[in-house]
Amino acid sequence: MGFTAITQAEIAAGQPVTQALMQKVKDNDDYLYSQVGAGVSGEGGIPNGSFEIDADSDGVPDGWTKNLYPAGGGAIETTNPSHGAQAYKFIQQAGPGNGGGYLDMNDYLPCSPVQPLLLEWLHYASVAGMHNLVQIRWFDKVKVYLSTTTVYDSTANPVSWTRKTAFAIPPAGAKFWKIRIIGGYTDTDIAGTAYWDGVSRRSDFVDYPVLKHDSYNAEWISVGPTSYTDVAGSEQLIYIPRGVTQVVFVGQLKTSWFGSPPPIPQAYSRWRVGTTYSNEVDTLSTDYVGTVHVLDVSAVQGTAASLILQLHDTNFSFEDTYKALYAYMF
Ligand SMILES: [Ca+2]
Ligand SMILES: [Ca+2]
Repeated sequence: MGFTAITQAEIAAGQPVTQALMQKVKDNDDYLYSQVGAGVSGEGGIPNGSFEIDADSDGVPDGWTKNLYPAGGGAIETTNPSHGAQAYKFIQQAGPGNGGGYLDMNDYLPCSPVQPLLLEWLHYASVAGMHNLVQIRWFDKVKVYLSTTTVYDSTANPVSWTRKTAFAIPPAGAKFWKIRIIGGYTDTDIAGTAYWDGVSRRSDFVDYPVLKHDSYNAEWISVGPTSYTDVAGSEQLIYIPRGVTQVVFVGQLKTSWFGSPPPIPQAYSRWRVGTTYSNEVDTLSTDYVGTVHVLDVSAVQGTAASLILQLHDTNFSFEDTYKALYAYMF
């Protein structure tokens, strides 16, 4: 439910105290409690993101809307929550087309295309192979839907409570966002239960000197093999503090142009830690384009880990240049 203002007419002298009026009073109380109560996770937090409050006792955390897939179930989890006394779970039954369900945050929270969104939550699945997702849905200033960014998409979920983080860049025109938490998507036939808790928005980047080279001065060149190779000298051996799960590299990438196409050179870049790879960025441009790589380092928390840049080009004999500008971990 949202907040519904009580009109002057409803409380004019001589007006009866109706059930509808008292319901409005209660609904507003419940709404405000969900906004300011125990579930709020700090400034800029997601209302009732810890699922602690269900003041209207409908089995759905206040401030959220539950949607179920075929044969799916959803419930507040009180036996084994991770953050506070309540979590939320979706139950999926085996069978083609069956699924669990998803929670949508009711409120539209403000954002700006020039400000990244950092999120974290706690998650696990009783069966790792469930298809669980977290999506950010973007809206313009009059709250018209624009697009969706999927920030978590896994069929290899943790099987005990695990902190997850996400980084999303609002697209052009995005001024509001909502989060959608999907437990047991219907394209994967499996039985299991997906658990969620402690969904919150972070306002802080941990700015950490990830880059071995000085900012603006880390440039590496590879001459194009057709599959990724480690870039010599790019290795960053750093300590990953426990609780840090992602490193975000902000940089630039370009390819070079020798002679006439075809073939057209196309540069690709990514980072790796062990055999875990970041997203891939590619460009056809001979001028630098901005890149963001997000590398999952959750498997090497609490250890010294090597982060290694990889490049390749679609063609031989073309130079790709990647310049790392900043890196953050969070
Ligand atoms: Ca909770
Ligand atoms: Ca409720």
